[in-house]
Amino acid sequence: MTRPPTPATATTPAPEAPAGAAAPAHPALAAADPELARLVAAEERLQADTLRLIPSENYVSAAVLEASGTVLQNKYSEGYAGRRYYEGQQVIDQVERLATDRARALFGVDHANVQPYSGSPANLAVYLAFAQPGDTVMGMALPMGGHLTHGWGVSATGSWFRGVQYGVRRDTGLIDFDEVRDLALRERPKVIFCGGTALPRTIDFAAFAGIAREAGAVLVADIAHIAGLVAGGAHPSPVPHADVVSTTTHKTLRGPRGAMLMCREEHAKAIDKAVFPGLQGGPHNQTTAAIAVALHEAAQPAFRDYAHRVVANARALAAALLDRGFDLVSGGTDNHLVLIDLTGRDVPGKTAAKALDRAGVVVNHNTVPYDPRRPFDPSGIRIGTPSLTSRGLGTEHMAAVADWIDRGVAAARTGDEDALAVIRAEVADLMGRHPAPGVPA
Ligand code: DSN
Repeated sequence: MTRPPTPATATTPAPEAPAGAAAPAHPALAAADPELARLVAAEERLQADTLRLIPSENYVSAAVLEASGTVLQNKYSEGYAGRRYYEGQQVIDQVERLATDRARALFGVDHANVQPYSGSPANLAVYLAFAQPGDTVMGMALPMGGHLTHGWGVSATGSWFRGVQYGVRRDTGLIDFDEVRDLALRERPKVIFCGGTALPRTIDFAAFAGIAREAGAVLVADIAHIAGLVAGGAHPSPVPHADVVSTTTHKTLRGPRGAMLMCREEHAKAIDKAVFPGLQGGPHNQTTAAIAVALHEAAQPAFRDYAHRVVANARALAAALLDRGFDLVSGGTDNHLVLIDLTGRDVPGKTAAKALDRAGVVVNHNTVPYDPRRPFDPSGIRIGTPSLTSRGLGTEHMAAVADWIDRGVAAARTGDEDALAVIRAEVADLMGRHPAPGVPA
């Protein structure tokens, strides 16, 4: 295999804020800390001008952004609504109740806890609620598409607990439920996680629930990636099947960076106790408020339409990539995510991802199942459609997106920086016609 040339510039420089721009978008920040204000403006330009294909990212609405920057962040509120360790909770209690009520209504769950700081602490709270250090826990292996916190060795969840891991079949790229069942019945884990970070296919929650029942394990559905699709009816819900549902709030759900744990009433006390005082101190109330706003938005008919468009776009993008000869893990997608195996293209995933970044197409390098390369320099790139759908791109644009990826990967292999610059201009032109929500024009 020929090694592609290493590009001279590893990363794209952040754009300067436009000179002589009118009133700053954040006047207090610009006055108090111009240096930081310039960086925020540069990030705003970067998010506006580039095609963001990282499947775990999105654009929040201006309303979510406003809620997360409010004075609610000035308040300590350890405990839960009506049972706090600080006074002055007249408003905060209402904010948290609004968020939990909206989560319960949207996902149809008995109980919701909106306090976990993010997905990893949320999952850690689940272990704290249902397992003791040294117990066996089970999840999908990270290189197969799972998550670090599903018992992978380098995570605390894989060193404090005994993690056993399932994967996908080499020939299909799909989960082999016979293998999962055999493993669960042999190892008898206390907790089984399903879900992950690089799974392009529908998760069969009912199949996992049957196995967890047989093995006597608590089933946790980690729907961080697909929460918005579940809320919008574009992916089956885990709620009838899983004991606990864990999710971040900032991916397809389009909320702030945060997380939620949802469960049946019988597990409510254990989950709440694990989050606080088990693992965390005071909740981030400004985030709770922004989660409430995002849940309100996700309950609107327009969000159902958004969720279905995310999937339609991903399917169209996968089809356009297959037309161009790309090898996709599992042969396509059912959700928001496409995992491209670049082995046949003779270019490593990281080299391709960095070249695409210089072309204004933002992806991440990713392992593919049975990857012959190392995790820090793997064979794949992972892409998804939540962000581009949020800025109004539709199936009619997916051929152009696939074409940019195709040309960008070819340019990565040959080191053709001019070709990358041409793509960057084409991307900026299309992005200019589709403003990003929440990003100042
Ligand atoms: N970091 C997230 C992702 O990109 O999928 C998972 O936690």
